[in-house]
Amino acid sequence: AQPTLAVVGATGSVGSVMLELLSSRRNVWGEIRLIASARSAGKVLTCRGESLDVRELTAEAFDGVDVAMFDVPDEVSEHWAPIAVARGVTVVDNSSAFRMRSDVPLVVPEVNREDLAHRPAGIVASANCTTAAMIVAVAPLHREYGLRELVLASYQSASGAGQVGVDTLHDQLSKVAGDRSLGSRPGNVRQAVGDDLGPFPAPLALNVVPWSGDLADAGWSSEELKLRNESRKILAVPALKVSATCVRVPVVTGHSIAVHAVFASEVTADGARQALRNAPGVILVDDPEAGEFPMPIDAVGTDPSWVGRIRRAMDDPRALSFFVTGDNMRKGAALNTVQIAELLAAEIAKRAAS
Ligand code: 11C
Repeated sequence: AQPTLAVVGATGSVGSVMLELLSSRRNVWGEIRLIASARSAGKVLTCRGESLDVRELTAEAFDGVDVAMFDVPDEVSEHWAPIAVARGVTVVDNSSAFRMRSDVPLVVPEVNREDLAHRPAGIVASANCTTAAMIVAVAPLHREYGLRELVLASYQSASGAGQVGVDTLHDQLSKVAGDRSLGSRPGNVRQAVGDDLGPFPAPLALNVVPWSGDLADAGWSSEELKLRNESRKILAVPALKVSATCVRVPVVTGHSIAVHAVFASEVTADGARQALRNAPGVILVDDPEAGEFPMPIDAVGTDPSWVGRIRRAMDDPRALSFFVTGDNMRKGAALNTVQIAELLAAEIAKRAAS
């Protein structure tokens, strides 16, 4: 029999992309069970063409489940993932609750699928959306040239902050549309947008906001530290130097990252293009003369990380600058989690066959 999959957080915005992916990818699952908070229990959602009732998140809801994908807030994962594991479930968690624990592998399948084998806690963590899109592009270059340092600037979309982020951006855009005086005098965008900033610390419409996540140590944001810590763990380079500035931009979906990567050996732009052309999960879009760049409006709804603007640094023959865009709801969240769950399904099938 094919394994049973639970989707915990099925009614959320990442949950709905998970259901879309499960409906369109090769089917490796027997039962798919949808689980959500008591508030959403009883809703009916469609997956693989079937109507499925959403069940309440309880310990019993995990009975008979082989693999559970969690997309819920950190504290919900922290509480419920161990309960699911105690019932025999392998959990793939998309929150940041477990990512840095040494008994939990942090997996981006194109980069470090072998880390899946060591999961004594029964939990596998899926990477942060900004890290996932970027690391798929950086890993093949690391293999070729030996990565030493990353200097990153992110351009993160509103959907990274959930549906409320998307709704906030659209509401603000409708408030500023048509008024051509906005943005040319201090404060007039703030005034037009009003006090409801949703999940953002400042108006996002007609603006960029150099902040994502919570305040962490010494002025860094939690998102900037995630980029550093997760990159080190996924690439298994514990001393990797990483300096990130995370910025929210008025884009609905699609996180982009400007990457400056310093390597142990000398690089060429053509060599980098060659390494990326054959890399899994990467699409090379690097023809500025033809106006071809990686951009959210093209990458949205697609699986790969789009990479372009590849240049060797003018002042350092060991450094490359390039630009990456990925769909933060897909590779950044639902897709990476589904890919990990599918690897676990293949393991279960192999075990059953032997
Ligand atoms: C954002 N990257 O765009 C965040 C959301 O650790 O998975 C995802 C937070 C995480 O706001």
